Amino acid sequence: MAFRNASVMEAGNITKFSEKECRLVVAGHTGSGKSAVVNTILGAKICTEGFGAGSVTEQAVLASRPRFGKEIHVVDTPGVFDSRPEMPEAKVRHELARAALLLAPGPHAILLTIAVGQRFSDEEKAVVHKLRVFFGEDSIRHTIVVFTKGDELVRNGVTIEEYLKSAPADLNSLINDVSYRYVVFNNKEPTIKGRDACAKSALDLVEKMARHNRTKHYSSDLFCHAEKQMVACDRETERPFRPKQQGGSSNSLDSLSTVPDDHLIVEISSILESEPSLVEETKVKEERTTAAKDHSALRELMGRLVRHVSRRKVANGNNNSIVESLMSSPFMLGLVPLLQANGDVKNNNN
Ligand SMILES: Nc1nc2c(ncn2[C@@H]2O[C@H](COP(=O)(O)OP(=O)(O)OP(=O)(O)O)[C@@H](O)[C@H]2O)c(=O)[nH]1
Ligand SMILES: [Mg+2]
Repeated sequence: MAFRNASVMEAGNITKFSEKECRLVVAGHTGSGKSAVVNTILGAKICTEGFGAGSVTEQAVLASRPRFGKEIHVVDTPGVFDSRPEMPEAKVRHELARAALLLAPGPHAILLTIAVGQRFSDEEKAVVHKLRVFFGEDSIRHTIVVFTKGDELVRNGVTIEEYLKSAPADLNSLINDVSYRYVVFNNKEPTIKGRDACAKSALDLVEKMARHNRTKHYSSDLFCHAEKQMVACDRETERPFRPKQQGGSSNSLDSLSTVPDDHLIVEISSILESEPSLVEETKVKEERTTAAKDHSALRELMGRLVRHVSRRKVANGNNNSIVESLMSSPFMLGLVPLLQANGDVKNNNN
């Protein structure tokens, strides 16, 4: 569990993360195309997309796939940030706590979906406000707006810049707040190439943002708490910290604060007790990361070996026998299946 322990953060501190891993959360208004964005980013139909007025996604879920040389983890959220959520307050809290656990120790980016053509009304403004309350005020520096239904722009012969020019001041002010970090997605793009281009544009922006922020991922007290709880749970001997339920407001999202809400803390504890599979689910993430780290160490080792062999080759008057004997050695032959599993060497049997 070394990796998990190493990634526990104190509030305000950002620790390193594997360059091979990227955690994202997709949030936005019900029906704004959140699940479709998850599918486009992961290049597979993993989350159920819906048609109609009601919410389709009912639970915060984590979906992962290797993409563009990284292990991408995306949390799809139900409409918990709506100003009038269809689900009861207790369920909203439960889903927010689940999202915090799935994203611990914090997301590299928050993707806020806004459907093109949808009026940027008080509803949408409420989503932005609730996101800031839940993730923390500083989260705006880690937010990227994903305009979905980009095909609407094409159909109307309008560019996104022209669309924004005629958009309400509140939408433009949001775009300003996120330092003009936005991308346009057409999740209905018929070609894989087209959908992959959307995914790549978002992931490139995540990297650019991380470079600009000089941080690896976003954190807040809530994520620190979720992470510590998971570590404690993982150690098995320690029981998750269970804070006393305190009085006060019943609405867990009514003040702008990054200090984890007591209601959410209680919820996090109870989820970890009732859903131990959630820890297992995130362990997969950790194991993959560790495997990716081991793999890059292996590649480094191989690089050194090849350089060594090349030098010996020159020293021995370009005699190929050293290379040949090394390449056919049991050591090298043992490496091949490992590299095949990681996609570095083509498997001729496929
Ligand atoms: N034309 C078009 N339709 C899209 C696009 N993205 C999503 N949709 C459609 O919009 C509808 C809603 O998409 P979802 O991904 O289910 O939206 P959601 O935000 O996950 O919805 P909830 O889970 O109910 O909150 C579905 O019918 C999608 O197929 C897009 O880029 N273009
Ligand atoms: Mg959905």
